[in-house]
Amino acid sequence: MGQTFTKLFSKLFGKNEMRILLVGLDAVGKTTVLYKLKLGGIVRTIPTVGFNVEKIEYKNISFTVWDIGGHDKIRFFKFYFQNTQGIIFVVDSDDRYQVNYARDHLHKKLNEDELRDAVLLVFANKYDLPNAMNAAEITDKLGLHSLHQRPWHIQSTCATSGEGLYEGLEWLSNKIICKVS
Ligand code: G3D
Ligand code: MG
Repeated sequence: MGQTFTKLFSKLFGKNEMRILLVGLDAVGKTTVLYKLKLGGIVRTIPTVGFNVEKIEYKNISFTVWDIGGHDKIRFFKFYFQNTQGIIFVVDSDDRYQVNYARDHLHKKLNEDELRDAVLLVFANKYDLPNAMNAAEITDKLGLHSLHQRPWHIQSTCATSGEGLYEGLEWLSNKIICKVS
């Protein structure tokens, strides 16, 4: 799996510098995604006030993991959003209660100036769980159809097995390449 991603990234992202932000509520699977990608790099945990930011860098691509929630108001963290070309918003497909909360956070994030031009990939994670919502239901609950200008895509994933990650990232890289070239 790690090998495959490495090839994909080399091929698709090339020399362009790429900043991707992985965001989502706590326990949706962000760290699992990050470790699954491997990318031949080391996941660095940057200790910050009250919580950790995880970061992985592979050549000129960086993935930063961000737990959304209470610390959103700290303006300093806008630093992490600058020059972000892609947002991966991770949701727990099995959590019908939190999805409304996730929607509010998503739309708030998308309104940040720094993320104005970023394309959006939603990972509907944990779709292996028996009661998981399907992608259409999550699309509806997250209000994705109301995003008119922004390219978006939803992909069902299972971060623990790695299923769907490749397909999602392929969409993301293609979209980003289209925008920069
Ligand atoms: P976070 O970084 O977003 O907070 P984590 O979330 O990556 O720490 O994942 C939280 C828990 O969800 C972990 O379980 C992890 O194994 C599990 N998880 C992540 N992705 C999937 C998935 O696709 N399917 C299922 N079934 N579980 C998943 P633990 O038990 O370690 O807390
Ligand atoms: Mg985590």
